[in-house]
Amino acid sequence: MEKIKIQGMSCQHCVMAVTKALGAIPGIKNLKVDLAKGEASFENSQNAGRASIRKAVEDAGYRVAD
Ligand SMILES: [Cu+2]
Repeated sequence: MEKIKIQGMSCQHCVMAVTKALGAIPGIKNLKVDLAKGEASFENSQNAGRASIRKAVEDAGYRVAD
């Protein structure tokens, strides 16, 4: 299970947008985006790189915190 911090989510619409963005990455499974924690957790079964995960979040309009 991997966990990333996401900045900029403020409502369920944001959760949906991030869920869609991360869910489109091959191998991302059991994805859960937590609005209150500002966090996404998922299984990265094809070892998607950090850069592509970051890009997916940023393309959706949010940011990954380091
Ligand atoms: Cu929102």
